[in-house]
Amino acid sequence: MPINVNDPEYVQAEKDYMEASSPEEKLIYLKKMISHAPKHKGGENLRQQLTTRRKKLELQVEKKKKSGKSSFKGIKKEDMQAVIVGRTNSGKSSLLKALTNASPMISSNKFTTTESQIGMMPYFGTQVQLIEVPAIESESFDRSIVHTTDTILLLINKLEDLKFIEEKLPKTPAKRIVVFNKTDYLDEKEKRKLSATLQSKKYNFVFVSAIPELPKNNLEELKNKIFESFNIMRVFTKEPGKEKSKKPMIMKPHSTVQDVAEKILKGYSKKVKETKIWGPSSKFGGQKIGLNHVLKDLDVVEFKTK
Ligand SMILES: Nc1nc2c(ncn2[C@@H]2O[C@H](COP(=O)(O)OP(=O)(O)O)[C@@H](O)[C@H]2O)c(=O)[nH]1
Ligand SMILES: [Mg+2]
Repeated sequence: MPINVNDPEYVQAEKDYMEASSPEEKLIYLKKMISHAPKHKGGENLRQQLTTRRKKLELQVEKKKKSGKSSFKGIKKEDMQAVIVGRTNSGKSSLLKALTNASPMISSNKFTTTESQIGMMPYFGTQVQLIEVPAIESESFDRSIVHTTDTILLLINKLEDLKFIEEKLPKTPAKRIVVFNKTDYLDEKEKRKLSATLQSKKYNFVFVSAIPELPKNNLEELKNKIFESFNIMRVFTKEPGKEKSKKPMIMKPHSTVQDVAEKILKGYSKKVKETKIWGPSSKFGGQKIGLNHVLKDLDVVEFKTK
């Protein structure tokens, strides 16, 4: 007889488990299920089933690792991606959870996260892909994602962590933001001192608490900083007589109307008969412009096709 488990953490973990697409991901949620399974005698069967499943999954993951097919080689990079890098227990999983829809395991145990975790962070109609990679000092640390990402969040709890991380990071053109976490443990005087030091070294930094319930967690400021780091612009599109699109398109700065049309559909710009524009790059709302017109952040473009 299957028993009913009411623990919300268990229910969520089971749901995540069902939706997980790789054995690595499944294993993460299965472990969470096990830790929230009923401890009483009635749950014995269930616990046993879960443990058997865990052993199978662990074998699968082992095999996959040996064959070199690591699970997250296949992370599809979105338009805007940032990677959280830090030492174990610095609050990487907490930060991912606070900023995105992901529900990674959070624990004061060391090295709980052994696979990269992905979450999506909503930001004014756009989505930023945020990835937690396993602790930088662990074997599971994934350099390949760090290599190709747009922005690296250096998550630290004390100044010494910064040097430690920097020494291990590959040289890449990615923007870097120093995220000083657990600042709820610091008093104002300590913060002022740290702030002065980081400023003198010209770091782009922010003090946060990765626990949204805490006052002065500064998470909104961090979101802004992440978004600003991407060097992109948002462009809304519309059809004649209709409202503008809810979600903006993410474009490189100085993109033209033609770039937008081609991103919608290859060859689309050939079909465009007339373009109108509203917003920062327009002289007036509804101005007619050509395909070479250079756009600005938050412009609205209307395409009339043949
Ligand atoms: N007080 C406080 N505790 C935090 C903060 N961020 C994380 N923690 C705690 O630090 C521990 C490690 O967090 P976790 O997110 O699992 O760290 P990770 O190993 O870097 O992924 C957990 O017990 C968290 O609750 C914070 O801003 N303030
Ligand atoms: Mg973690």
